[in-house]
Amino acid sequence: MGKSVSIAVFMMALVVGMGTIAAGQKNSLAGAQQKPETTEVKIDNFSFGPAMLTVPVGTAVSWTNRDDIPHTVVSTDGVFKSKVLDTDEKFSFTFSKAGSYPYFCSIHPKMTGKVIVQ
Ligand SMILES: [Cu+2]
Repeated sequence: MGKSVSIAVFMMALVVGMGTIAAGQKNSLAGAQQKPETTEVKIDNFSFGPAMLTVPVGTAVSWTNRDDIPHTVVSTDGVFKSKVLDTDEKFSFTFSKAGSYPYFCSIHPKMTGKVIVQ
């Protein structure tokens, strides 16, 4: 391989490499500019839907009671606790720390759900 050819290959690799870095920075910038997401959990027919939810740190999760029976949203570890939600009432909580947050309905303890914050 001649010297000029190897320089050309080196330059090409450099350009491709810099392009990749630039693309990566663009992606992380876009991520930083995203607003905190809101995610809805519906309470209906004695269940939380979705029962298992994975969200990024900083997400506000809201629970809406679509059932014609009152329910609550209570963290198993005491992190959050709603009042009794009547039909169409809403409770929301912002998850600012990563972790696993199991919860249940204190009126019907068999109703369980989980929020995983990453
Ligand atoms: Cu309930």
